[in-house]
Amino acid sequence: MSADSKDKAGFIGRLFKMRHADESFWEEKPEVVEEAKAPAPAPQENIAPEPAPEPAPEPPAPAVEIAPAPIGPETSWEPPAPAIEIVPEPVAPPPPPPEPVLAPVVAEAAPKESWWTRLRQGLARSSSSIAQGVADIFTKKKLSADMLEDLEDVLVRSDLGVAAATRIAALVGKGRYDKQIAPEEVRTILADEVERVLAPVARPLEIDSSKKPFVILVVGVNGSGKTTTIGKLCAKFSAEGKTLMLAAGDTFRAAAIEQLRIWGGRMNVPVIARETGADAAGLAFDAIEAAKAQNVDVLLMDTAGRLQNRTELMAELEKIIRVMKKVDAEAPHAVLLVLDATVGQNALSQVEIFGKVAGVTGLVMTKLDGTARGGILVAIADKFQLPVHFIGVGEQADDLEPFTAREFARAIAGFED
Ligand SMILES: Nc1nc2c(ncn2[C@@H]2O[C@H](COP(=O)(O)OP(=O)(O)O)[C@@H](O)[C@H]2O)c(=O)[nH]1
Ligand SMILES: [Mg+2]
Repeated sequence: MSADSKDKAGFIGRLFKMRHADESFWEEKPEVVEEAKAPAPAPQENIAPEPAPEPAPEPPAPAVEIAPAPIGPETSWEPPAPAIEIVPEPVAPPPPPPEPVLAPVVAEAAPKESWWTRLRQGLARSSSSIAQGVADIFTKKKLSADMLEDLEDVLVRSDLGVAAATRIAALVGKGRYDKQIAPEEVRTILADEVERVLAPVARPLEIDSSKKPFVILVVGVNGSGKTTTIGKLCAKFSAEGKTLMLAAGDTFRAAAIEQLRIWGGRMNVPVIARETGADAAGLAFDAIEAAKAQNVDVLLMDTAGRLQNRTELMAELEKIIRVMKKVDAEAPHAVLLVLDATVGQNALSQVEIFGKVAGVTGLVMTKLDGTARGGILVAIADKFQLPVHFIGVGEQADDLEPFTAREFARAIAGFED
């Protein structure tokens, strides 16, 4: 495994040569009224309690902006009578706190650590506490039940979960009571078991090309890295020659819409957006229709994420999915939950809640280059067996890697290769 040798220079080069789309290309499609497209009224469904306190009063006739890519592959489609102007912010709810819009693109010349190095550094907090704990426990003494209990404690503190910790301690103990065991051997047993748990969940995100568009809904709590991951996925799919469209479904914050537009501009991918406060489900409907009309391969939809208000979140996500199914009964074809690796245990409840609400089909774990608490992936794999498609190891477009069990397991056990 020579991950370090992986050469991404050509790909990075291509990406960074892209420029933001000219703002003058943002076009407004006036009077696309959601109701006009909705199927005939279904009284029963309408009466069904819609627990959603809508985020903001819906403007009477929400305009849909469609920003075609300036040099996009599908330039033939034009919205009717486009007025070339930037939609001004509507009179909005109280201004949101200033947010980081987007990490600046780093200069091409700046050398970057390999993703494997960044993963190892990101997991250093977990791996060094495991390695230190193991070294402290497995001294020259003969193996005892107390030592195995201490090992379990170390592993639980590193977020691997009680089930995995118990199994690993049992594996270490097997046939070795009253014998000496070297810390390195313990870490090898640990790495092997972690790899065994993670291998079945390390699965690529497969795009079924018979579904056009293949709709990917991206969910997760605020700040987990959804929008950034969408940008990175755009880079990946574009490099594979797929045509793309983005939907700015985090309609709560102007900055979130802008952030997605910037990614779209960088990647030359059209972005379907409405103004702040608009109905995200209506946007989802328009986006799938637009993607169908343009014969786009993959539609990626961003969403707002606020776990602190579960009822509202639940209602909105459910509504988005319900409305998507009106255009395409199989949509969304994938629901990606983006998890921030620095949150630790809380990720478990995020998987549980978003799994119930949105039918999550796969995970992306971001910020594994930071001070990650990556052990939680083992606990998540044990409990949910959901595929882990990608890991985020930085803020740039190419900082998304397929999840591989062996590298992750070796890194968390503190091995350098
Ligand atoms: N270091 C690091 N930062 C990331 C990663 N993914 C996202 N971020 C940063 O996390 C912050 C929140 O990301 P964003 O995509 O806006 O999250 P969202 O609210 O879920 O859409 C931004 O500053 C991103 O640049 C990652 O893999 N590594
Ligand atoms: Mg976002």
